[in-house]
Amino acid sequence: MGQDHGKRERLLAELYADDPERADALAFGRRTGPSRRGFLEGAGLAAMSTAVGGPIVFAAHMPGGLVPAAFAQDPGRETAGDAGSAGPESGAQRLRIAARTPGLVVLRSSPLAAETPVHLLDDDTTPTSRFYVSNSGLMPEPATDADAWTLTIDGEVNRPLEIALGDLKKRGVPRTYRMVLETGANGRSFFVPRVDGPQWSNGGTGCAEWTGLPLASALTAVGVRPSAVYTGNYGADRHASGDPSRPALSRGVPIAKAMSPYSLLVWAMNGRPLQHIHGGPLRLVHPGWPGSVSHKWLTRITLRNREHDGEGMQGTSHRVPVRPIMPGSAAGARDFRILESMPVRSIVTSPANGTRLPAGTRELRLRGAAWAGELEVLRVDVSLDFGATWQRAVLAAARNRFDWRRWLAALRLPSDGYYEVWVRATDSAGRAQPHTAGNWNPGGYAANPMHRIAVLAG
Ligand SMILES: Nc1nc2c(c(=O)[nH]1)N[C@H]1C(S)=C(S)[C@@H](COP(=O)(O)O)O[C@H]1N2
Ligand SMILES: [Mo]
Repeated sequence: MGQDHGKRERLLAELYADDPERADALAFGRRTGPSRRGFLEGAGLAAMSTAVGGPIVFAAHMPGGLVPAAFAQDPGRETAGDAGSAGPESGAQRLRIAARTPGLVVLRSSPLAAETPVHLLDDDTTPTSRFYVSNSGLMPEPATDADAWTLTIDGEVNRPLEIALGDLKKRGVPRTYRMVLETGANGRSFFVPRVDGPQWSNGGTGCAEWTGLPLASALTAVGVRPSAVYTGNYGADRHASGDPSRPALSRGVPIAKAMSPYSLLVWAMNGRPLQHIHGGPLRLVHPGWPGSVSHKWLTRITLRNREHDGEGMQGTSHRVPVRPIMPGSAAGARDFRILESMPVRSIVTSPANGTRLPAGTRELRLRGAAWAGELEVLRVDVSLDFGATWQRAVLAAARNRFDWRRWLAALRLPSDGYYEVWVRATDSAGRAQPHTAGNWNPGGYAANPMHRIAVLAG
């Protein structure tokens, strides 16, 4: 390569943003094709150290083929493509949205998709103000009288029911559980090649206290017929286009999931009446599954005698390939299945990515969270040397099933310099998070690569 070193250094950070493959080849001195793996040494190492802001302590272990955490893009503004479909919301409405979501990063303004920067997920219970928001349509007008909100339960039931929320609240013993809600598209931004839609990194998730009646008790009360196999959810929001003839999101779950004691008809979040933006006055929470089945502004649940076929249930929507497909291919939807349990994921919530520590710091204290969809978290491991060695984190107890596990770890920093912290959780089936997003799919669901943060000492 005929470039002088100065140019190489200046270019590296920009190049990782524009053309990661070329940047990688430049830094790692890879000659031709992916088969010849290079090493970070000589000019490549010097350029990389300059670009990341300090000597790379474990440079000998730094792998090619991964964008260094120092250059990993923080969730940003909406892309031109998303802005093009901005829909009917006015500028004034957009400002109100920004005011409603302080600290959140708006990935798409209409319909609203906003994620929580991962370092703001550092509380044991995610405050409502820091809880991500994902809408696929236009929100309804806020209810003026929450207790008058009505829910219909019909379809394959013996006694169809229409009940006001005020009466529903008295129908049984309300439960409060702290549970993870997570968009099925969390991690979408890690897919290569890029997939359309809001570019969620790891912050399309939160763990809140949800209060409500188990859906099972409401279903039992109306009498579930043996023919009922699936639920269909309907809400008061409208299709993103505003066209009333086009259907809004309508997803559902198999009866077994609906009958889980943790599937709740929710009217309170973190001890307060459920906010409008989170689906108040009434929503579903089906923990461990893609957030899209946790219907907001819930007005009706229909029991179906076959898999629900509502908006968001077909084609490649909320569905993933049964067998891996060629990344980027326009695959038909035949060999796709509905995404059910979310995959295992862990995040470092402190320190924040890009934290600079005082020179001489020799201990790095880490905090984070981990969860595993329908499964349990078996363990969380952290690495400071690009995965050469791993140290087990200490997990705090879960309050109840579907709660996340907070974790702690302390790592020794042998010297000042640039480090990447990698974190990887393993679920109770023995499955660990991969290095990069796997099982590429056109909808961009269920990507769970290890979370990485950059830290600079000195
Ligand atoms: N009625 C309705 N319910 C909905 C949605 C929606 O667009 N309309 N979005 C779903 C999606 S995709 C997710 S991830 C969760 C997000 O819940 P939150 O905004 O409270 O975080 O709500 C789900 N419930
Ligand atoms: Mo979602």
